[in-house]
Amino acid sequence: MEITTSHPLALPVGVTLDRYIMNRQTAFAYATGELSQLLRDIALASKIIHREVNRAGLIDLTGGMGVENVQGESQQKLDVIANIRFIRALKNGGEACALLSEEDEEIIYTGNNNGKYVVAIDPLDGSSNIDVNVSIGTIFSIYRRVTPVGTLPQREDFLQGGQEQVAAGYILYGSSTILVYTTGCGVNGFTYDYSLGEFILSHPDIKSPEDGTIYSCNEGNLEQYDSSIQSYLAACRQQQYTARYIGSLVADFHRNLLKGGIYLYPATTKNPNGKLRLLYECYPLAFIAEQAGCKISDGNQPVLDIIPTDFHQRSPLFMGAPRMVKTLLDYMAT
Ligand code: AHM
Ligand code: MG
Repeated sequence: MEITTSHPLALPVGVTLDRYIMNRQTAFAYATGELSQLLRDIALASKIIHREVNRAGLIDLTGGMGVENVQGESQQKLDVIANIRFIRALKNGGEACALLSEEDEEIIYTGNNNGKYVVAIDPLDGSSNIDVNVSIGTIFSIYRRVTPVGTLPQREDFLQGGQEQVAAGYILYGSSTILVYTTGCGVNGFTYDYSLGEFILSHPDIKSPEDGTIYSCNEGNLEQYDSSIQSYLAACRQQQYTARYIGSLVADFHRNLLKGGIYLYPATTKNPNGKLRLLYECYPLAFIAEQAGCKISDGNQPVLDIIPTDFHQRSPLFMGAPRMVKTLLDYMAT
């Protein structure tokens, strides 16, 4: 058998995440290499989470810890493991001076007060899906600190607002594992090749379709939604749109981003501010969504414009193909 460079076995594997980050470093607002290293540290931790998610059923990693996190939600073992992995990766890396995690009430100091960045993270989102082998994700948001380098990071480093993010991303542990991130110059997705141990550029310059026919919300809460949202969803059904809801924000968002759809987590009577957390769920996905051409709102204003006051505050979230979100907002305005 003759093997040439065009033979399937000899095709190039593509651009690795590390190479891509290095090549794009000069496009960052702060081209010192530290943000690049920070992104690589997050990617490394996510490879470890990938491994643990994939063998969770084998090594007793499914199930609850029997305790609650700061949200009053029961912590799963993998929530805790993922939190430890990311904290350790960022402590060892040195570029982040502090983290804010869904799993911890207060700031987690890395001890690297010379680090220029802070990271807000949901280490494992959609954790109610862990035990049943359904897609889950990691969501992260990176800010350049506003307090002086060399001092202890403060609350204001994390409460800068979504517009101040310098990078944001998510990792979806699904039928394959994909890391999607932005530094404000478009959105790119890298699929994990387990055999190589590398993320490979698979989804360059992701753009949302202008319009779509998928809607994603927990329709079990329908009676609790504002009547305008109920009317919008009735119109979706009348037009025979497709309902798709996994219950893992990252997975629902990723599908809609690629295929064209709208994600809704409105206020409910039970959760008057919605359920999703602003700093490490809404902001990072809103930054990515905006870069991909989506429209993102809390019903009153663009999500990235919300001024944060608390680490773990919640916000309603409506996000997706711009025409779909505009139609929803028209319903909400009448
Ligand atoms: P978590 O951070 O505790 O996993 O909760 C967030 C998750 C999102 O991934 C998902 O979109 C939402 O909660 C689902 O909520 P619900 O079960 O109310 O539909
Ligand atoms: Mg979460």
